Amino acid sequence: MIDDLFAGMDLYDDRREAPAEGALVLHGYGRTEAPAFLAAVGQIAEEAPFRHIVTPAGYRMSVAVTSCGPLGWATDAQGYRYSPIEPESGRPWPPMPKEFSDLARRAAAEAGFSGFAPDTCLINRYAVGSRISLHQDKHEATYDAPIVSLSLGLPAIFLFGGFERSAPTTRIILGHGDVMVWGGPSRLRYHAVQPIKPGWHPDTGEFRISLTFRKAGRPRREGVSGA
Ligand code: MD3
Ligand code: FE
Repeated sequence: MIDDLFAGMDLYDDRREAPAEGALVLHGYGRTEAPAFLAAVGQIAEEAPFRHIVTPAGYRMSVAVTSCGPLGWATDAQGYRYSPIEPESGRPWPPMPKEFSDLARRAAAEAGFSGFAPDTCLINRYAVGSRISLHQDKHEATYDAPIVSLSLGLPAIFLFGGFERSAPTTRIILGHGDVMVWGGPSRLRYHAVQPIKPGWHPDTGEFRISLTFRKAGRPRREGVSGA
């Protein structure tokens, strides 16, 4: 009876799922920080507006993106790359708020990846119907670091697959405040986000926003100054 009453309420969902080796889903892990993070996203988007990337093949993505941190995700006719400069404005990306990198570092440590120091946070904004088709994240200079993501707003059906496009996929429902960590042997798994279903979330309205933390550039050797 009580279960029925709370069915569909994810307010107290703090389940942990380990869907594969090196992968951990921490439901609700970022829920308390979510309002502050969304306010920060709003400020970042004033400096570096959300843009619909046009792929090198000329296809306009349904997801709008921006970035913060030393590196950001830049795409144009020359292809995909991480760049310290936002190509459209010629300016550096907004700095990554310390609360962002702190959350990513703590979540990575929960999954056994200590010392995660992301140098980019990609911010994806999904309107209803937006999706990301099956792909691997392989534009980073190193695959040693995990990838950490925080989902905000409307829920998504996330699919994670194997190491070939044709491998079977498993669904994970990602709700407001859910954090995922993918590292080690899962770092190069194919994954996708299914089209966002119509809905409304009190904190994001008709959108889903994901923050994805990566170590994209070459690791600097510590203790070496100058250069
Ligand atoms: C699993 N974004 O931007 S983030 C992307 O929810 C992207 O916006 C999705 O895929 C989103 O490239 C998922 C979580 C994520 C990121 C990288 C992974 C999951 C991953 C790499 C391997 C396996
Ligand atoms: Fe991805």
